[in-house]
Amino acid sequence: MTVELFGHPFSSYTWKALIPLYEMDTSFTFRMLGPDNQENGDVFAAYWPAGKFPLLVDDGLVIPESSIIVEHVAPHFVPEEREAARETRLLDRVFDNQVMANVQAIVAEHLPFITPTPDEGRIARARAALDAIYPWLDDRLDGRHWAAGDAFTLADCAAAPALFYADWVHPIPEALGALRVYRQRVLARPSVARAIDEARPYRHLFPLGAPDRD
Ligand SMILES: N[C@@H](CCC(=O)N[C@@H](CS)C(=O)NCC(=O)O)C(=O)O
Repeated sequence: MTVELFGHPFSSYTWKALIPLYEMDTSFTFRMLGPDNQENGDVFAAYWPAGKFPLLVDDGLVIPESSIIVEHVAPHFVPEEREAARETRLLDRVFDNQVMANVQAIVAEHLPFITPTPDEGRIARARAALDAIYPWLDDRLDGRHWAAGDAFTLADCAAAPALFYADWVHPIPEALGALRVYRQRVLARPSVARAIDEARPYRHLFPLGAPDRD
């Protein structure tokens, strides 16, 4: 069996796919995307015209979309029991769509090659959306060890990169203790810590400037 992951070590959604691979101790080849890896980029583009990474190729089976990759690599990361599965999937969607999407919007407005003039309205709307979802997450996670309950799941794979970068671009308020404590806990998980460490050499690329922490 050959498993290949196309992505970039500094990319949030690549982390989301790396976490289950590290959790399962899956042997795989990392195919880095970037200007120095034209061949990987060409193969990736042929596999997935949407151009969004990560992309997993498992013995010829091509799997885009990080949530689907997580479920493929670690099927038990979506619990079998119906209510637990719904909560896990809900948090996965919330971390992607309400947290990470707003982080990406703010970051995109700071990339001159995408937006020569930052759209301050878009940035303000994204910040307001983060302000709205942080207290909801704080309430939801209060009393839980992992995002969806006692077990480490798909929701944690989504939460780790989303909260890592969210706190950089729009800090989680001190008052939201449950969310802040959870962030520290999930970042300390060995699979997550490994992804964070592998991305350290690329921190200078962060367009808003990486803070001297984490
Ligand atoms: N829904 C996708 C989102 C992936 C995504 O947004 N990836 C970013 C990198 S973190 C990307 O491909 N950016 C390059 C682009 O949009 O062209 C997933 O979950 O895999």
